Amino acid sequence: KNEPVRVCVTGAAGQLAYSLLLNLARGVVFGEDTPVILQLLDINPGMESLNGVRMELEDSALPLLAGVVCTSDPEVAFTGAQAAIFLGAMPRRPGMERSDLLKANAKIFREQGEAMNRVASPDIKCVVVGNPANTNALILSKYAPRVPKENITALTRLDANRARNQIALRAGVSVDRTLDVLIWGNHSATQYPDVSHATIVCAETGARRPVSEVITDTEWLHGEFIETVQQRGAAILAARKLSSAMSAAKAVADHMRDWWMGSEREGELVSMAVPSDGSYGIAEGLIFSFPVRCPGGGKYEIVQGLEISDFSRGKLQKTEAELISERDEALACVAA
Ligand code: NAX
Repeated sequence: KNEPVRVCVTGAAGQLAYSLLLNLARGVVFGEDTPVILQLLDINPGMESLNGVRMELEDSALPLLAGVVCTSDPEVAFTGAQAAIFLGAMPRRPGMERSDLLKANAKIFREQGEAMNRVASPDIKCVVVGNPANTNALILSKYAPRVPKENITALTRLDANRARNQIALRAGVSVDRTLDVLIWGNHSATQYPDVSHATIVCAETGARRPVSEVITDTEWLHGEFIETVQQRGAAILAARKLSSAMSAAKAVADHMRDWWMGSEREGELVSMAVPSDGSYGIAEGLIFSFPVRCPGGGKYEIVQGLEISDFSRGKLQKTEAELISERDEALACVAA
């Protein structure tokens, strides 16, 4: 067995964590030879419930679970952490203005960034899930200057998985035969689910055909498909009266596993919201969902040189504009 990995999970008493924690302790994310120590953070009112989660984890008799820490102190939760999953955030309540939401979350991510900066492993890999995820990640990064910028990412893998599912359903193939379906931009309704570079794999020969050859209804691809993916979170919320948790937990595990150990298929394009380096003309520093490749060993690279049609360019600009305005508003909040 390897040395245990210390994994901090914030918002650990919540419903997303309840679906996620077992996967973290089962080897699917950090490897089957790698024990984990779970360092679970929530706020004081969540401590009793979090203790119940700890008991359940222990009762699961997991050989890879090398320890569980439950705390409401960010410094304890981030001590020595090599990976962190940020689920805890202030939810939007009825009547709450967007600026109030940004302000409350900017405060949380500033405090956690500062604590992480002081006590975490300097090579910690972070994925922010709590909304507004991209902008929360940006604030986190600002207050954790010791952590390399590229180590702070946000989750758009759930959106990408949703998009793959829609394509698979429409093409009548299993989801594993859809490849390189992308999400660009913000994890919000302006995200751009893009199939221009996606392919469908032939079950017999393994040959790949562009999605646009298999699904020839461009109107659907440019319209209903995009809207369905953009609105999927709202559809689940309306049906369950709770936001997506099972699928979100699966997506977090996909994101972190690909980053830590490499993607399932060598060379495949996956979507991660990462700090923009100016690729595709996107403003530098924004936490923007790009196509990336994950070769393993805790590395990823933004894929260069994909052709961007005029249709795609318009969508990219729209989601970029939203992220710029969120960034400016959140930065103004933390400065105030
Ligand atoms: P829950 O409300 O069930 O859980 C959130 C937990 O965070 C609670 O236990 C709460 O006490 C805790 N918390 C609040 N403030 C905290 C703080 N300052 N420090 C530590 N913990 C804190 O929400 P859940 O359904 O688990 O969702 C978690 C987050 O994921 C939400 O922000 C949600 O909007 C977001 N989502 C993001 C998705 C994505 O793709 N990026 C998809 C799923 C999900 O909707």
